[in-house]
Amino acid sequence: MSLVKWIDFQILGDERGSLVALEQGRLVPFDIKRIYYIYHTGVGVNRGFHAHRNLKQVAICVAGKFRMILDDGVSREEVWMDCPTKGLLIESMVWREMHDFSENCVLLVIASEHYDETDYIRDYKEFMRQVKNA
Ligand code: T46
Repeated sequence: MSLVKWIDFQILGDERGSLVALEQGRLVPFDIKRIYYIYHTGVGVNRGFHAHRNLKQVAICVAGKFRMILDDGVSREEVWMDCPTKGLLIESMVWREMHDFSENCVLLVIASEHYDETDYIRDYKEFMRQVKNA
């Protein structure tokens, strides 16, 4: 099964432009505990390089674009994030890397848990060790 799991959002558009609404309990497959966004990422800067033990997230590139790599320790897939009407579901225990941010990129992330640094695995070898021991 592919690591790239898209959630399509309905576009509530009219002659003035487009609007996307995300509601608790609809489309996002977990209770929403946190929302954050990443913007003004410098040209050539790479982000991520970690997995989460427990956290699930939906990532939405609301402006611009970047390249996301997902790796579950068995397969590695990459996808361009460039569509504000699609959310990328990132399950727990998936290594992620983010590259090639455009200057105007804004990445909105919906998260299933509050911020917890102890949930991060920031070392790839440790991530692979935990995948193999699961
Ligand atoms: C992820 C990808 C897509 C907080 O204090 N609270 C928060 O909610 C977050 C997300 C981060 N932080 C602090 C922790 C670091 O000192 O902000 C700093 C930057 O975070 P980090 O280096 O983890 O950022 P990214 O872009 O590498 O990763 C982030 C998320 O942390 C991560 O969960 O999946 O975006």
